[in-house]
Amino acid sequence: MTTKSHDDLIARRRVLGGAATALGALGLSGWAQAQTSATTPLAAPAAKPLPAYAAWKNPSAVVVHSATTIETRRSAFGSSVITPAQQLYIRNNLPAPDAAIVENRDAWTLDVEGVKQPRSLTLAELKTLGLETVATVLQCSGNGRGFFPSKPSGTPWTVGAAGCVLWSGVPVRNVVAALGGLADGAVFITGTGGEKLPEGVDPLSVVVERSVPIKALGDCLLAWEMNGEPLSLAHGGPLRLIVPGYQGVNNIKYIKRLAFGSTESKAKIMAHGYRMTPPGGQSSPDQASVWEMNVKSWINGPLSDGGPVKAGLVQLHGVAFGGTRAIERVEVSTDGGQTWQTARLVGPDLGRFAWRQFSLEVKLAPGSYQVASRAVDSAGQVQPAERVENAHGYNNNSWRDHAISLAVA
Ligand SMILES: Nc1nc2c(c(=O)[nH]1)N[C@H]1C(S)=C(S)[C@@H](COP(=O)(O)O)O[C@H]1N2
Ligand SMILES: [Mo]
Repeated sequence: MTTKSHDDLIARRRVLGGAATALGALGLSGWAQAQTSATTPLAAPAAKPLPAYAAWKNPSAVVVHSATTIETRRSAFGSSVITPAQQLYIRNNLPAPDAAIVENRDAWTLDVEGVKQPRSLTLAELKTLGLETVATVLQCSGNGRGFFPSKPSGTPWTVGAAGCVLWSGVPVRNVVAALGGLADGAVFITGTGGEKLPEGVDPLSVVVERSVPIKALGDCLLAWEMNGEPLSLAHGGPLRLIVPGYQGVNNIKYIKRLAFGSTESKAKIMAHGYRMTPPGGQSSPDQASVWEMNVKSWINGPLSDGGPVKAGLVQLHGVAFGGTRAIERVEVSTDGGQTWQTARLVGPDLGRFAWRQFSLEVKLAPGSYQVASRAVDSAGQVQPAERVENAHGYNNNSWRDHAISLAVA
């Protein structure tokens, strides 16, 4: 395809021009150079281009923060349940692997360890072991970081580092059963990403490897299809670990190793990264890891960014999810949280790991409104007013932070 080869050409040109810096070692030099060599804009800065591996995304539905961080626009979520691939966010800790890994999908191999009969399985073999489809919310733990007044370092995502996606693949429990069951002492499930690691650095300092508690085993999936299409390279094709209800980072893309064992991974991204570190503190393995997602919701429309909304009947709508728990109810406020009304859950219920769309019909006179939503999960957990302050800006589910100002005329 002409567009694809054009993208390849641009990508190659960028890489060739890159300096041998630390970024170069990570393969990000081309991007850094493209940023610094851009001509100074006269008016508003031009939107950053989509990187080659994600060139098929809808540019008007996303905000490109960098070549490895792309966010869905709040106005683009729409009101259907499933987030189309063309607008789903992307977060890569390392540059995406070479597209060659999705050329012969069935030949991809996964090493399984910590079972009675450990061995390597091809994707073709995995496909014979079972098939299930699950809808999950995929959300970066840094979603909502942009609302922290402390401005933690990292991408200042607002609401768009999340989506609701259909995954098809084999249940991990089937794979375990096919390999004789778990070996003794399995406390954690560890997934390792298949990215090529830069040379000359300690692999543990860069590898994307995460552990989750063994209790997640029954829900986990090894997925090769997303929203009815072969899993794209951008979203972890040919094979991805899905840990339903857990923050995005635990959902390992291009998974090449799955291990059951008694200890958590020693990789930096597990031991120090993605920890609930107190403000101003140093991250350490004794702090809580970002695992299960907490109950959360936000309003997606109507928004008045492009001008006031017309007075009269208005359908306020948004999304709500409870991590591993179903949504029980969503309340909406138009007065900044002084009074609340119960919203209606709309659209199909795709299970406890999916999000629910909600809607509240209100009659609004001209004026300015603070519109907020507050979700309650099946265990009675209520979305809190305030965020939990932490050094890296994780797990923000504050309804106050996610409220919108709505101008009505
Ligand atoms: N192998 C691998 N898996 C990964 C990552 C990565 O960089 N490499 N990023 C993680 C993070 S931080 C998030 S939020 C999600 C993003 O998934 P997406 O890019 O498909 O939206 O993937 C997770 N899995
Ligand atoms: Mo993430």
